[in-house]
Amino acid sequence: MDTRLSRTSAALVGVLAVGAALAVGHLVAAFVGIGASPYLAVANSTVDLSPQWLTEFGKQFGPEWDKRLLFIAIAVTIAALAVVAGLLSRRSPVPGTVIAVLLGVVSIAAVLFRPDLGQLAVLAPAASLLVGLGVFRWLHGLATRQARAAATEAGESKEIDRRRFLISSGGVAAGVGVAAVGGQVLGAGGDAEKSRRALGAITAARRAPAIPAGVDFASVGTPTFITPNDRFYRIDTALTVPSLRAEDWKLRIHGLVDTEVEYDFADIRGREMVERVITMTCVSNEVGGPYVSTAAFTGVYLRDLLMEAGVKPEAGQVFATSVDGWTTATPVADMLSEERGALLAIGMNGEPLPLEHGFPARIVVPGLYGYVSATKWVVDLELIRDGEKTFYWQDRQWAKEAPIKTQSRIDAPRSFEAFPPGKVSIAGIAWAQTTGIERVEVRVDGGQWREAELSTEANDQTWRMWRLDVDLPAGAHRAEVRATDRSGYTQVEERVPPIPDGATGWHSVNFTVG
Ligand SMILES: Nc1nc2c(c(=O)[nH]1)N[C@H]1C(S)=C(S)[C@@H](COP(=O)(O)O)O[C@H]1N2
Ligand SMILES: [Mo]
Repeated sequence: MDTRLSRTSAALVGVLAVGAALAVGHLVAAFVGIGASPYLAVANSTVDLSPQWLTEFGKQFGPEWDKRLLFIAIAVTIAALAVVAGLLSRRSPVPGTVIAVLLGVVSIAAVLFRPDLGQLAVLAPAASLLVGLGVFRWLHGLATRQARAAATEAGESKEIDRRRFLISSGGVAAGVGVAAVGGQVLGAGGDAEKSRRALGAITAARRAPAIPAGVDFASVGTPTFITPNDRFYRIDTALTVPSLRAEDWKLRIHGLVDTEVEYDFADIRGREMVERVITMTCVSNEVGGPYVSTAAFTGVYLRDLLMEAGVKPEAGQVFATSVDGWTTATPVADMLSEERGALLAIGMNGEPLPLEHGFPARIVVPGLYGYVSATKWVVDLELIRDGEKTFYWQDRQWAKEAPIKTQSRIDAPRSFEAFPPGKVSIAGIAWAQTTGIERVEVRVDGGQWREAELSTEANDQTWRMWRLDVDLPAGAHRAEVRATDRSGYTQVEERVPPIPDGATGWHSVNFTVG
């Protein structure tokens, strides 16, 4: 007599038990810190541990897609494990029980090792483990009864056992959905979003000079000079946006300093705040890519905070850590330079920083790529000897120091756009933060370089827009652009990839007329 569970029932029991475990963990995490969700904790640890090639592979799908793909890949892997655990338990619940305990221990460990989670956070994976085990044993019992009944009994009672198993399974599946969605809704932003709303507008005593007229050519297709917050590019390793209330935030400055100092949010907001309009860029931006945006940042000069702590002469780098454990290091000279004016920013375009851009406080250093300077959710600055420690992207083969390279991009025409006969406006952006753009040239079909009209300059830390109207015969055309900065450097044609310290090469666009 065969009383083993059918393959389908066994797989179903495995998947539902794991699903229930993860969903309940996610729901509990909504209350103790969403990052404690076993699913998210495992996903986050996977990101931190994943090899360089995998990170690079994911990146080509864009900053949002690589995360989504990772979530899906992890979900599929977990589901496959759950099916295997179920199938291994066709005869007895012991193998599944052992696997459930192991998974539970792994997720408890994953949560304990997250630096941004408190002690209560362990409740989430613990709840997962209990619920997962409970659901597994219960459904396994029902499925076993059904299997026995199928082998021994006839007719009605066989049908009752089958139905009981199916109804219970359906109930668990529905519960999984409700708990997962509930956790997602309750956990989203939560306290940090409330804290952010309560702050109201962030204004500076020392406003940036008014932005002059004519700073963009948005009417012919360039971006607007200021990027609205919800359109500002976003790059980070955080699968879930760290949720940190302004009231709980502290910034510690220590290491090679005369006196260690600590600031809270009220300290920063109470100081004389400055506003600076700055164009940020990501080192991973390909030629012609989208990771460049401009905002008016409000905050205090980092130089002032560092001087209060007193920087020892042997300090070479400022090693910054975010609340979720991401790190970077910036040369001390760049942080102290009055001309550069590095900021600890708490405001972006008049609002508190959006959560995904580093609420409550981040660093912005004009002229340096984000990965070597722009720590979001920053909580710790340590003055270290040059090269004493390595940081997140440095450990993944990116350069230790990375000033932004002079670049330009064609925004209009779009690739393969078709125009009626007549004038075509070629337009775009160019940037050379802290040096300034001197000249932008365009050539069509490999002809003569022609100087484009430049927009009004706001300051040398922001992008500059350019445009050139051309008359072209009907047919296929190709436009190329190159910028020259005020140091006299002209962009070179040679293409190098973003890794290790930023892409070079001319951006080009193909389009047709007629
Ligand atoms: N905590 C944290 N800060 C971070 C990062 C990160 O992954 N984690 N990414 C950096 C990178 S690579 C860039 S380009 C900028 C992007 O800032 P944004 O998302 O506000 O545009 O943030 C920087 N600060
Ligand atoms: Mo970046």
